[in-house]
Amino acid sequence: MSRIVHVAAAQVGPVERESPRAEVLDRLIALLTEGAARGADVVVFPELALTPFFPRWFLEGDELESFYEDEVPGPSTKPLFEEARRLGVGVSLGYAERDGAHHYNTQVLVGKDGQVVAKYRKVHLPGHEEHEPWRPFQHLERRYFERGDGFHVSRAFGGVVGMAICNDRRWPETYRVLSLQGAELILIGYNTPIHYAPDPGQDRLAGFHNNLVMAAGAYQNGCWVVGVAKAGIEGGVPGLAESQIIAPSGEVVAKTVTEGDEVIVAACDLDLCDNYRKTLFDFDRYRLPEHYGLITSQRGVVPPPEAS
Ligand code: CDT
Repeated sequence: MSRIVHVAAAQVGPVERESPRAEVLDRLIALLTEGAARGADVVVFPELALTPFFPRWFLEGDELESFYEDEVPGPSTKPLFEEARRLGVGVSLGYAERDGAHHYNTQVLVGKDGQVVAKYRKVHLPGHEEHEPWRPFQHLERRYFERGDGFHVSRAFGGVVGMAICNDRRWPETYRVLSLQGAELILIGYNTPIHYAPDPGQDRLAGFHNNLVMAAGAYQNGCWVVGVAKAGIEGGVPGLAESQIIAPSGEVVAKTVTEGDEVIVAACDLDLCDNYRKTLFDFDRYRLPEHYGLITSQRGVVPPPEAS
């Protein structure tokens, strides 16, 4: 018997700086409603879905603090989670979290019953710490967020689910650490500016790299990967769309075709994971870290060449 989870990736178009939170929430509820109408068990929203991607601006004080949520589900997100519970659908939502004096880039997973299943705080924080006026726009995640405590999985929707956020998807450890814990479905929200100021030569490859890392992560770990964009031109900055749902084979089974609010849905058979995990990627049989030569968390160092 197959274990099918119907997953909706709810891509969100630009959220402008002046957009009231309630207006954004209405858009998310419309996407949720469409996902539920199309049979979704869980609707996945992007990273920082409630706000613009504010690390692109150098901000301080109250203006900066206005982008964080103290509680999710909480007062400002209640209508979304109430509607999800009424519809009997789970939700994964990215947002900026404030926990007392601490700030995180967070994604929450809520079950069909409205209960929080898990909360993930982003581990790989890209960009820079200080204002760098030479850039056409900032990427101040390293100033605005603290790192989370690692990758964890949860039982949900009849399977084992893990979460990751945006830049995490470029690192093989993300998928491997989750799949070593048994993850069958990895939910990833992202905001990816197409322009990369430190090396603009990469700009033309933004879509290619997006698929490359998620498809490789899915295939090499025998799991489903769901990548969901905050897409389009936001605050004058073009962001990658191309939200996609990827099977354990590495094949894309659904992909968005716009740069705005759009829902894609796929029937994800979690039992397909075993096709890979019990054959080519049978970790217990073939993945023997003690044979790799370097298994510590340290990097190997090649000795410098002999001085001639
Ligand atoms: N949000 C996020 O993590 N974006 C990064 C941009 C990298 S460039 C600083 C990403 O990996 O897509």
